[in-house]
Amino acid sequence: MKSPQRIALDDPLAVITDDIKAVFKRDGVVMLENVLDPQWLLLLELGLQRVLNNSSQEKHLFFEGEEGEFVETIRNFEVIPEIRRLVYDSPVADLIGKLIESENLWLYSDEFFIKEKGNAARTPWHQDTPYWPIQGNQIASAWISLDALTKAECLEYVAGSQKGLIYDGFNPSKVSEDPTLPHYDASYPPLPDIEKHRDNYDIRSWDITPGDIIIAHPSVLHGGGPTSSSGRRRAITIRIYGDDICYATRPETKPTVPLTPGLSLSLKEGEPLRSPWYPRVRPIPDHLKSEWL
Ligand SMILES: O=C(O)CCC(=O)C(=O)O
Repeated sequence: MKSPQRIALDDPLAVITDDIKAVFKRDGVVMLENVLDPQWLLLLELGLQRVLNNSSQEKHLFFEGEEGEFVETIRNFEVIPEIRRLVYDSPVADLIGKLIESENLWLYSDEFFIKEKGNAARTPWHQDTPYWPIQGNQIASAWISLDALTKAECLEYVAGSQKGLIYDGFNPSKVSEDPTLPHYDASYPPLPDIEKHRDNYDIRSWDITPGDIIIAHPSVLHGGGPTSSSGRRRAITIRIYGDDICYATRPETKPTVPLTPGLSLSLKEGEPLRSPWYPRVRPIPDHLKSEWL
């Protein structure tokens, strides 16, 4: 008889059972074991190499100049062919589609979080939703690590917090000063200091083996564990949405993430989020299929 892990690899979508869907609805996060064939990890590794070889991809530094510095690159999809392939060809989009129950899927964005040097700082606790110009529920992020991780180094989540308040984001340029300082000021309640009061929260994280994926709702409070002096954590998040996601404005004091110039001129509050900024992923558009059929 095949082990459950072997079955996951043969038919990754079979792991999205009704029970898993119910956990995702309740906790806003699920860990799917061994759903990515090593070939997809190789593709991801090649994509990361291209990013690191000065691909011209835009890089942001968190904790710039400090020991804990780490790198984020965003919308790799647009310039890194391996990430395009991963988004279209791997089971990632279909896993999210099955979980959020949408046959139509669009890419919101993708981000690498690259903690390579050891002793990288925590990614501060936050929700993604305040940074994004969206409303609706059919959206999720798949977080994939190229490195084996302990629970302490993994991305951590406050189970069920997607059903609670939407807090202000943290201010990326002030993370070293205080990772709860607000991004917008006054429009949303300030982030609670989860790290200081960890016992008050139902925090979930997992030991990760490459091939595992964590899928989370972007309104779940989450933060990334630091790495040890010899540890490294190279992860990508692929964010995909379905039918019910619509455009929503955010306070004008800060641009939304990632930058999408012109979006607010072409869409009104509440209109479906359809724009060249967000390519359709499923069904795969015919013009893309014609490239290989
Ligand atoms: O990997 C990390 O450290 C942060 C990831 C994250 O915040 C996200 O995927 O939304």
